[in-house]
Amino acid sequence: MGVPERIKEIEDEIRKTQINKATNHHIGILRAKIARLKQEQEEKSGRASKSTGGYSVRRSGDATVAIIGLPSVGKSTLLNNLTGADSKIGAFDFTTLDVVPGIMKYNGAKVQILDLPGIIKGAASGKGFGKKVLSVARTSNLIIMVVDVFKPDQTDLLRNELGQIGIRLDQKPPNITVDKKGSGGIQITNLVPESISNSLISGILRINKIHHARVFIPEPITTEQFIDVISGNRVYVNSVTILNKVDLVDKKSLDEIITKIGSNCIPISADKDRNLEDLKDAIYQQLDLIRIYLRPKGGVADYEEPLIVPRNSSIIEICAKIHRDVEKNFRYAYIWGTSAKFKGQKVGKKHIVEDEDVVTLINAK
Ligand SMILES: Nc1nc2c(ncn2[C@@H]2O[C@H](COP(=O)(O)OP(=O)(O)O)[C@@H](O)[C@H]2O)c(=O)[nH]1
Ligand SMILES: [Mg+2]
Repeated sequence: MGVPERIKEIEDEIRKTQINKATNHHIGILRAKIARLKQEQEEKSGRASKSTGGYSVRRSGDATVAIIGLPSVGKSTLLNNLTGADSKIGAFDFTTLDVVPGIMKYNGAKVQILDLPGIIKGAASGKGFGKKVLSVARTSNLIIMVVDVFKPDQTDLLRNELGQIGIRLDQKPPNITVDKKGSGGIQITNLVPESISNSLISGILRINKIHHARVFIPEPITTEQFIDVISGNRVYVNSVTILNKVDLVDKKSLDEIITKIGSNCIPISADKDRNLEDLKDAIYQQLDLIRIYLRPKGGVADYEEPLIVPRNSSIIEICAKIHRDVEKNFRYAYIWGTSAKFKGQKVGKKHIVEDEDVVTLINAK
C-alpha cells in the first residue's frame, strides 16, 4: 500500500471513531500517524520538485503580506487599490499566474503586498499552482484572506488549505520543550495531564521515532499542537479576513453574512474603494510594527522617516536593519522615549525599544 492510501485508510478510521474521552488517546495516535506520513510524503515530493522550484519574490519594504483567495474574488483589484500596482484584473478565473508585488505606505511603513494566483480546494496537496502559492504565504509576515461576499464559506476552505501546508493562523507557538537525548528514555514533566496524557505524549514521540527525550509541558496544549511541535516545520502567522464586493449586497444581508462568518472580518469593496482605510489600519496593526526615530550624535531626530521594526526588537536588531557594518561596529546607544528609564539613558545591545523611541547609536570608529 502506498503512502496516500495509508493516509486515507487512517482518515477513514478517524471518521468512523466516535470522539469522546475514551477514544481521545486512540484518535491522537491516528492523527500523529497521518502527520508523520504526510511529512514523509512532503520530504519525498520536495526532493522531486526541487528543480521546478517555487516563486522567487524579491523582498522589499519593512514587512511582507500575502493575499490569498480563490480565483476572481478581487485579489488583484485589491492590490492595485492598496498600492497603486498594476496587476491584471479579469472577469475570468485564473487571471494572475505569477506573483505581483506592490508597496503600501502607511504610518511611515513600507509594506510589501503580494498578489498571488487564486487557490482552489486541494491546493495544499498540489492542485494547480496551489503549493507554490501557499509556500509564499508561509514566508510572509501576515496573510490576507479575501473571500467573496456571496461565498463566505470560502474562509473554511482557505484556513484548511493553509493549515494543511503547516501554516497556523493567529496562534502563538506552543510553549513546551522537547529535548532529544541520546539515551535515558522518555522523561516527561507534565503540569497539565488533564489536557494531554503522558501515554499519548509517549505514543506520539514513538511514532516519530523519538525514543529518548526530556519533555516539559507547563501549560494546556491540544494533541494537534503537540504534534505540531514534534513535526517542527510549522509556521505561525497572523491573518486578516476580508469580505470583498460588499457593494453588491444591501446592509441587511451584509450583517447576516458577517454574523455567519463569526470571526472578525473586514467588509470592503476593493472596486468601489469602500473601507480601504480601515483595512490599511488593520494590516498595520496586525503586523505589529513600531517606529524608531534615529538621532545622530549631537544632532536632531529624524521624525520624517522612521525606522520600522517588529515590536520587541532590540537595539542590535535595529543596527542590523540599518546595515551589517552598523551591527558589527556597535558600542552602545542613548535612548529617549517610553523604553528609557530617563531621558538619554545609555543602553546596550539587548535593550528592547518601544514605539516612537528616539535612538542615538554610538559606533566604534
Ligand atoms: N462589484 C465588485 N466587483 C469587484 C470588486 N473587486 C473586484 N471585482 C471584480 O471581480 C472580478 C475579478 O477581480 P480580480 O481582481 O481580477 O480577482 P482575482 O482573480 O481575485 O485577482 C473583476 O471583474 C473585478 O472588476 C468589488 O469590490 N466589487
Ligand atoms: Mg488576480
